Amino acid sequence: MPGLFISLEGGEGAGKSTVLAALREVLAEGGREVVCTREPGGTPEGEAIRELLLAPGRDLVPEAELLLMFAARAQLVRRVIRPALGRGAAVLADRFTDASFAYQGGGRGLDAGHIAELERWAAGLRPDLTFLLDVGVAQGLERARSRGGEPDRIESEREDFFERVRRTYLARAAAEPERFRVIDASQSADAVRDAAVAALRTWLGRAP
Ligand code: Z5A
Repeated sequence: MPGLFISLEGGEGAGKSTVLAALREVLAEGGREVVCTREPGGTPEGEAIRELLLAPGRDLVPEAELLLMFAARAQLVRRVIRPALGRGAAVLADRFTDASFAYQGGGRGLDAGHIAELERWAAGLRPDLTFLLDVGVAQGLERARSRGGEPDRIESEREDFFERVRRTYLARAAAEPERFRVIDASQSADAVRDAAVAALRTWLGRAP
């Protein structure tokens, strides 16, 4: 497909929001259409699934959590991402299937083979480029908590859950170095943003 598909991943408090806005500007230079998505969500049906997934207090079993993530993703891919890529747009995704490997695979302990099968069947595509914003779990949780508000169902997990999520992300990045760009997100927000923008410009073949 003629478009570009770029995803942004990271644990709690990694700072995806700031980076997303900066990457969006770079991608839009020259007039290219940029479509931003978030997961779970990004379509009316996906946002309804998001409510179900993140509302505190629900007793979802890991398998149900995984399938709901992919239900929202299947909808998003077919209603938003594929059409946008077909038009030649750049799609900038705030999380995609790597998050399911990290949270439901690493965090919840579900079998990576089942997730890979869902990736093939329900998602059916993989990003061209993935930024992993990597920050230590304690530092990330501290940032997320300083934002205030009630933690959602997944944010309320214990620190060892997020340690497994981080390890799984880093293992995936090590296994696919040509797709992943790992950014040290323990730095200041400006430094993280600048590092991500420089990496995107290099990947696009543009001057930094
Ligand atoms: N999930 C899953 O389990 N499986 C899946 O397949 C998918 C998702 C797709 C989505 O919730 C949850 O679903 C997520 C993974 C799971 N769960 N958790 N936990 P979400 O969309 O609400 O949450 P999120 O994706 O984690 O986004 P976020 O919480 O908004 O994180 P962020 O975008 O990385 O952080 P931020 O808002 O940019 O920054 C957090 C705070 O830190 C904020 O106050 C910033 O000002 C501050 N910050 C950011 N960067 C810095 C630096 N560098 N220095 C200092 N302070 C900073």
